[in-house]
Amino acid sequence: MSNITFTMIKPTAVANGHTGAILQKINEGGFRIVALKKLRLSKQEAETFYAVHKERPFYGELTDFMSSGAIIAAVLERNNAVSDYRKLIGATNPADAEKGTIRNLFATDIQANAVHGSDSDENAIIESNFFFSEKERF
Ligand code: FUP
Repeated sequence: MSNITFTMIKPTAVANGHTGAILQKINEGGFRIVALKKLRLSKQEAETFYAVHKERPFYGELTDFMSSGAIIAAVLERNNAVSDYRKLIGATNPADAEKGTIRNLFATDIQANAVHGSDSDENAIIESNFFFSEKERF
């Protein structure tokens, strides 16, 4: 059964011109793009999106970074979307990301780690709903 995951291409990867190459990796990985847009989050929106990390020491810096420039947000569909997308992007810290993964190829450090990928089916739905209405999905 196909299901969805949610991804963002983060500000540094967008600013460095990696959007096209990352979308190509997503296509080659067999994911169908259900919804896609470019936007800039406000600091407050970034805080809401990352609210689960509120108590972590990096929360302030992370939300500053995520609101520092344009991002690409997308909903992706395929079988086993959440865990297969996390395999395609690699470990959170790019130093640990397997060769050929998106974070291995395009991340600079653990904060500017190129992309976000949902960590559960439940969060994939919550995160997709944060960015996209039903009218924006095909
Ligand atoms: P992931 O699910 O792989 O995005 O990783 P986490 O949920 O553990 O982390 C969420 C975000 O916090 C990641 F995008 C990277 C960022 N982060 C930091 O900036 N510093 C850290 O020490 C750990 C995570």
